[in-house]
Amino acid sequence: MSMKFPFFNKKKKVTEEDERDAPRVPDHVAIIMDGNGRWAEQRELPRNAGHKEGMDVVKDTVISASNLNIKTLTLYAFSTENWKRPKSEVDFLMKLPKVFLNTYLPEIMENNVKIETIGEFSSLPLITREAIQYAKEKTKQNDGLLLNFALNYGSRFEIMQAIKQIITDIDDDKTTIDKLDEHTFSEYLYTNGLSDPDLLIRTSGEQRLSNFLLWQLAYTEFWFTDVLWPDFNEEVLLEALEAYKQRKRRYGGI
Ligand code: V07
Repeated sequence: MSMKFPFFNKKKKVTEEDERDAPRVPDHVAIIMDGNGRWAEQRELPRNAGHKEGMDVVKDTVISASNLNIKTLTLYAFSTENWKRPKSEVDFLMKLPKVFLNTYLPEIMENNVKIETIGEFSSLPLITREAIQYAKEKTKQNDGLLLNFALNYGSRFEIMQAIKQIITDIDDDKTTIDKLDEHTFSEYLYTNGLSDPDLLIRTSGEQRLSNFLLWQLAYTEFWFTDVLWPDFNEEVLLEALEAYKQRKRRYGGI
């Protein structure tokens, strides 16, 4: 049998190149969750109803990502530019982390998910910070999916504060210019310790970065969909993962 069909026994050697060309599931997925306001307007509902629906979709997406063995999920929940929205909308958005955690923290815990944030945490309202701080503490030993919320996050600000901190550290003789390279620079970013995203998803048909992870997305595959965030689900996530699988990642090589 094996003489007649020797190729049956031949396991194709998986080369490093194949691994790079056909990665299974991305380790780190980042999502710009756009289209909540539009979803609500289409239904003649207040914009906040779209945000609330979007929050429930966050929970479903976290469970899906966890089951699909994604290691890190970074969600753009609130940008530094979002403060310009009407006060009633900002106030509502700032309550969502607490509402989310009051509702879903038990399920998050059951799924061994660890919660972290990136962004300028200290200028968030106290109730928001307290709710999130509690969740971070409660989930810090979990070693399943890392759920990373970008909150009051802006990439240019992140890069500027990194530069300022590096200059301060040089002034204080904690480091020197020769030690500065891409690796040491990235340690000054909020994302210190995280791998760069493999896949960026943006919903709602907009195709721009909106000041999200400018440094970290250097080699990331982008996938855009017209689906509005409140309509996002596991089927759409699988579609994104399938598209990702088809891509050849070159990291600037050939
Ligand atoms: C927010 C829901 C998703 C669509 C995008 C905007 C509105 C979940 C959170 C959250 C944040 C931190 C945390 C737990 C939950 C959240 C904001 C907005 C500001 F620890 N959804 N969501 N935070 N939206």
